[in-house]
Amino acid sequence: MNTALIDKVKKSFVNKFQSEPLMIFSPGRINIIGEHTDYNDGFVFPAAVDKGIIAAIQKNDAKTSTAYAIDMNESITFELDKLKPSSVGSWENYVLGVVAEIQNRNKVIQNFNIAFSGDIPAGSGMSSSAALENSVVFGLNELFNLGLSKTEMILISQKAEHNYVGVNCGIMDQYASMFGIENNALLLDCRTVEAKPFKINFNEHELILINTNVKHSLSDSAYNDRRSACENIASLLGIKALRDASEADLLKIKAQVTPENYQKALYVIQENNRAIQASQAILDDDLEILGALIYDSHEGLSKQYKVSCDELDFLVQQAKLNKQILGARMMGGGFGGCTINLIEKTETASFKIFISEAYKNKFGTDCSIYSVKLSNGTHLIK
Ligand code: GAF
Repeated sequence: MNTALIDKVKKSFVNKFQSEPLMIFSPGRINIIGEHTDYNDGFVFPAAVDKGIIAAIQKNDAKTSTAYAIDMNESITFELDKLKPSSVGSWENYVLGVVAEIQNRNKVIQNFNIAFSGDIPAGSGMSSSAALENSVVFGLNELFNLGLSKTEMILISQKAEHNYVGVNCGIMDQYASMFGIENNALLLDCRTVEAKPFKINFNEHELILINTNVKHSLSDSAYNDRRSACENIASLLGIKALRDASEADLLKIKAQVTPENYQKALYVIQENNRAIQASQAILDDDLEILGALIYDSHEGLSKQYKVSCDELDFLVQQAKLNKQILGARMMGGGFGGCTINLIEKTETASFKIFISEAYKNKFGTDCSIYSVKLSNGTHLIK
C-alpha cells in the first residue's frame, strides 16, 4: 500500500480537524472482461487493485459535517438533515450521496469529518468514484456501528451514484472495490451479486494498463442512454434483462429495433458469453484464448456498443501489431480512460517505450502506463 499517501492523508486530517481519525483504504478496480454487462444482470470479471482512495474519518461535536478533498484543496460543510446534490460533475456528490442513502435506510449517523486523497487518476476508468463511495460508507459504518453488511454498503454506494452523481451504473465497480481478494479476479454474477474468485498468475505474462489521459464529455449521458436502450430491448423481448436472451431470441425482434440498438444488444449478449469463456480459459491456463476474447471484447465495444474513442482504438490497434501482446481492450465505461493489455513480461519495457512515443506522435499528448497488483477490498488500515 502507498504508505506516503497514508501519512499525507492522516497528517492533513489531523491538521485540519485536530483529532485522530480512522484510516481506510478503498481500492480502484480493473476489469479483465465483461464490459457493460453488469446492468444487464450479466457476468463481469473485475479485480481490486493496489491503487485507490485513502480516507481519514472521525466523529465531531459540531452541528455540521465536513468533507475535505486534499488533492483539490477543497472542502464542503453540510448539515445532515439538509442534504441535496451538488453541481453535476463535482466530487462532493460521491460523499453527499452516500450520506443521504445511508439515512434513507433509516440508519442514524452523527456529524463527522472526512479527508481523502487517492492514487488513481480520475477518469482513468479504474473507478476512483466507487472507491471513494465505498470509503465513505465503510468509514461511517465503522464510526457509528451501523451494522451494514458489505453487500448493503455497495448497494448504498451504487444508489449514491444513481441519485446524486446521475450515472445509472451497474454494481461491478462497487463490488470489486469492496470485495476484492489479493491475487484474485472475481467472476461476478451481477444478478445474484455473488462472485467466484479466480487466482490470477499469468506466469510469463502480466496485465498492464495504458491510460489515454483523456475523458471525453457526454460519457455519462451516453452511458445512461445505453442502459435504457438495453432495458427497452429486454422489455420488448419480455425478459428481465439481456442476460436472459440468446442471439436467436434477439434475431426474432430484429425488425422492431433500430440497427444501432440491435448491435448494442447483440454486443451485450456476446460479451456476457465472453466473460464466462474467459473464466474457463483462465482455468485451462489458455492465455491465447483469453487474449483473443479480450481483443474481441474491444472490437464489440468499439464497433457495436460504440463506447470507444480514437485514442483507445489506437492503443488497441498498436497492441494487436505486437505478437507478444495476447489481448488488449478498453476498460470501464469508455470514451477515454485506460486499455488493459495482456503482455509477455519480457516485452513490457520495450512496448512501454514504443507506445509512449507512438501515442505522443499521433495525439500530441502523453499516455501513462501502470502495472497493478490485485488486492484486497475496502478495509481499515491498522
Ligand atoms: C462503469 C460503471 F460504473 C460500471 O457499472 C460498468 O457498467 C462499467 O462502466 C462498464 O462495464 O464503470
